[in-house]
Amino acid sequence: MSEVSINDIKLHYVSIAEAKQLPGLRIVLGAYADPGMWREACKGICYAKGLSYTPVVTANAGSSDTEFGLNGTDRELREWTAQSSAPVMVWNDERPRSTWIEQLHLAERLAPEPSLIPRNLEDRVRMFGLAHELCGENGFGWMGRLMLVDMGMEPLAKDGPEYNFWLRFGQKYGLSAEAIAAAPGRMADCLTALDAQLAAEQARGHRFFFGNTLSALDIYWATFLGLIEPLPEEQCPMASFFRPLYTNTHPVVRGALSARLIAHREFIYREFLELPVVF
Ligand SMILES: N[C@@H](CCC(=O)N[C@@H](CS)C(=O)NCC(=O)O)C(=O)O
Repeated sequence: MSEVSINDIKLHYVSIAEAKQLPGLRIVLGAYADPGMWREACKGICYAKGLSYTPVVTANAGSSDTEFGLNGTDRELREWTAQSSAPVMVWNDERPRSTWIEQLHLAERLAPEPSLIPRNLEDRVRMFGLAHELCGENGFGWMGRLMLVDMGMEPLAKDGPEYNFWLRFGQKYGLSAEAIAAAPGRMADCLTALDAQLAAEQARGHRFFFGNTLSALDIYWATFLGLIEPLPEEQCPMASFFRPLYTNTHPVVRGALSARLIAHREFIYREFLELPVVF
């Protein structure tokens, strides 16, 4: 495949100023050809529910603010959503939802079927616990992102503009030598717990993390695995620059990634998510 740039996008995005004038569901995604896990998870939840929305960019194309993606200087995004990360879901004039858990609850309300939250309390408690380990602060995605930032910075000369971009981005999410040292173990713990959950269900003849019904955790797993092992190029035409960064080769992380968990992603994408991934 040919070189893909971060700006090779296909979805039809509107600006924040335009989005503010529109009713219904708008999702600030950023308009970058990289499979940011929280963005892909949010898109996947909507896709599985058949929930349509207007994709929104974070800053004007060509602005220096957007050269390496979101970088904390997005004034319009801060003004609209009181924070500077993506995705953000905005439904009519309700408060913006900028975390995965609020986004899931909003999506459930707007499109109750198929429900992605288990009805049984024990399963629900377990699903949100595992989803938090995967998507929440200091979880798998969070720590994996710190490792990605560390990898991105490694070959760069200190204090150059790219180095400083990664540094600022990483510091926003707690980058430190201690966090980098802890990251592989925390990620491996999460993988081990997910694998045990899936193995237990499969032993009972079930196909999903919870019984025989798709849940949000299946979608979170399918999309967050892309942080350490991207989908093949034909399924995920991501920016070429990012592919090596989204490939985590740390032996502790790899050692905890089972064939069962990889096969589960394939199953979930094949049956429930959009392929190829569209940015
Ligand atoms: N806020 C989300 C996580 C989303 C998130 O952290 N997005 C990152 C992408 S990796 C982002 O947009 N960062 C932009 C920035 O920090 O400038 C949540 O907690 O569920």
